[in-house]
Amino acid sequence: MELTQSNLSAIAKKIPCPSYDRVSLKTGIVHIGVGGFHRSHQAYFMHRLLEKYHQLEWGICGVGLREGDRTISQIFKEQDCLYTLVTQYPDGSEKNEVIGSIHEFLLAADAPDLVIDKMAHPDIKIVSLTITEGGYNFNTSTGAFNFDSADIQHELAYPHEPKTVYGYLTAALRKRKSNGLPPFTILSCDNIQHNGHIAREMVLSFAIKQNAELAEWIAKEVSFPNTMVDRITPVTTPEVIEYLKTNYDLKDQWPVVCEPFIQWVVEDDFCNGRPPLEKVGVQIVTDVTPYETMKIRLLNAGHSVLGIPGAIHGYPTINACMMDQVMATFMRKFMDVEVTSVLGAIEGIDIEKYKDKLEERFANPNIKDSVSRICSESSAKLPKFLIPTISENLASGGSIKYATFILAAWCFYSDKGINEKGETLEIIDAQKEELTRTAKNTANNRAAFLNQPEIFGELSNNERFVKAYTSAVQNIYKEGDIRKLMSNIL
Ligand code: CS2
Repeated sequence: MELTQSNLSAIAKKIPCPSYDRVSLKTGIVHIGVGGFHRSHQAYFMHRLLEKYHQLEWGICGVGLREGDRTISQIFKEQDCLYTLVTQYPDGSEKNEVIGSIHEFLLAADAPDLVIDKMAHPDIKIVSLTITEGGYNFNTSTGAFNFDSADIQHELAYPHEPKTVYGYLTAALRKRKSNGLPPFTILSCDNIQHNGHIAREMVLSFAIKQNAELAEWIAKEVSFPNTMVDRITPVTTPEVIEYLKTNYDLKDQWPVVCEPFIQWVVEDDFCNGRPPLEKVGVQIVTDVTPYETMKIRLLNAGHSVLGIPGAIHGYPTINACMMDQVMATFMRKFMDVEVTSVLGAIEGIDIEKYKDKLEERFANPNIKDSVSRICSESSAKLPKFLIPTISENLASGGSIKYATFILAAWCFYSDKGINEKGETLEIIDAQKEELTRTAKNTANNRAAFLNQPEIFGELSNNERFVKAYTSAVQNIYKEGDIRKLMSNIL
């Protein structure tokens, strides 16, 4: 049975389906970047809100800005934007649910004006974003907006022909302003510390070049709450599609798999109203900083600390890495020795319990989160997840050996392109060419990989760091057994 609106009552006999009236649903949120994560997280929270409180003004319109979003656009067209969320529990059980909170989808490449009109519609109160860590377009070492890209230059010169998220946000805000409408809240849901502040700075840096008056209005009227988002959401595999077909006779072309854990911490700063998110378990706070720091420095960094050496060794998944005592202990030591000390105490949070829980989540055998997903886009992730921890430890005289080893392993990973089993490693990264090119120079200069100021910033000038890094690189290139080296460091 195809997953469509008209089949829902039949499907509901086997899998819980939306009980709210999707036909009467109005769009209050436009979401840019409808990947698996948005669908397991924000769209799920909104679904719960619709399910329990029938707040029908809070439907979501998904927007895809990339050509790559054509697939989801097509599937959503065929499936009336419905999808199955498969929650995988550590004990092997699962919970399936059809999610209905997204009820429209627009592909910007096909209909740029429709996207602007939708965002400028009076019903829209929030534009939320999951555009990935790299999508914010800032130079990690200087923090400045990067004006180099051709798309940014184009939309600055032709404000009515937006290409990137910045062009669309400003085009829609310009329209709202000239129509005398209040703006929308810009709600960043990406893993960047102070994601709201960063979004604000970037939008304003862009807007000021386009139109000073608009920039001033945005600075005064638009709110950009910081948020912390969390739910491990692996890449959907063909097995999941098959599982729904075989067990439920349900043909869903793109279901989403996730873990049971879910957390969303949001600052209460919405310029045009918000849904009562607290009713469905969202934590509404005045300052999200401690939560986001903790999550990014422990969970996201912990993932990379397992994923990079795991990929080199040839483990396919994060849970496979966790079954390896050496890797699991290395990761925990990194958290205990290098992160916990720089985080300091966080009010209301038991950090030891948080780390224990992370270990349990990473080890969930049914999530099968691929190391390739974790290693993807490391050039955008590590400057946010891992490098600040090294910098802070350098400043305080703390340990840097675990995190530095991971950077050296990343160089090796970028250079070799095969794992210890001789299998090809596919590098998925917007900076792939630069990463491979600099890593390949390691043969002539052990610190060559550090010659990427956008990633490493000031680190490459720090003597203590460079010494630790080059020594780790030397060992990794010589040894050929990443686990052995990790075990030596423990
Ligand atoms: C992961 C995150 O991308 C990554 O490297 O660490 O996607 C992580 O799974 C999520 O942030 C969990 O909330």
